Amino acid sequence: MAVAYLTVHNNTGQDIRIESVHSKLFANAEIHETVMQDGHARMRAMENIEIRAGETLELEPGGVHLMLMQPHEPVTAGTVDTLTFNLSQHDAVIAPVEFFARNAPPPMHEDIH
Ligand SMILES: [Cu+2]
Repeated sequence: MAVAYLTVHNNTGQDIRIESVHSKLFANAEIHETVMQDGHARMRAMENIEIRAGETLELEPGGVHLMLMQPHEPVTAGTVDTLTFNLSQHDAVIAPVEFFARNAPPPMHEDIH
């Protein structure tokens, strides 16, 4: 399992909605948000992400992120994946992401997935 963080800038003149994300290396890519519940950070799958015209969304630790699951083959540090963002009413956007090793999983993650 891997987590992807990136900055999404909507440079179109219209609001956009990311309907789904497709990964080249992982069978399953989900949009997650981190919510505080009873003082604990928990992850929850989102149906989509809305980004208003001209606005920027940071996918970052403790916030919205992409969860990449079920790798087709083992992924190591330095591996580059290609993510495809499927948008409503717009062409899909493709972005590369590089993986880094991480020592510890984020808190509460195991409880959710
Ligand atoms: Cu998650």
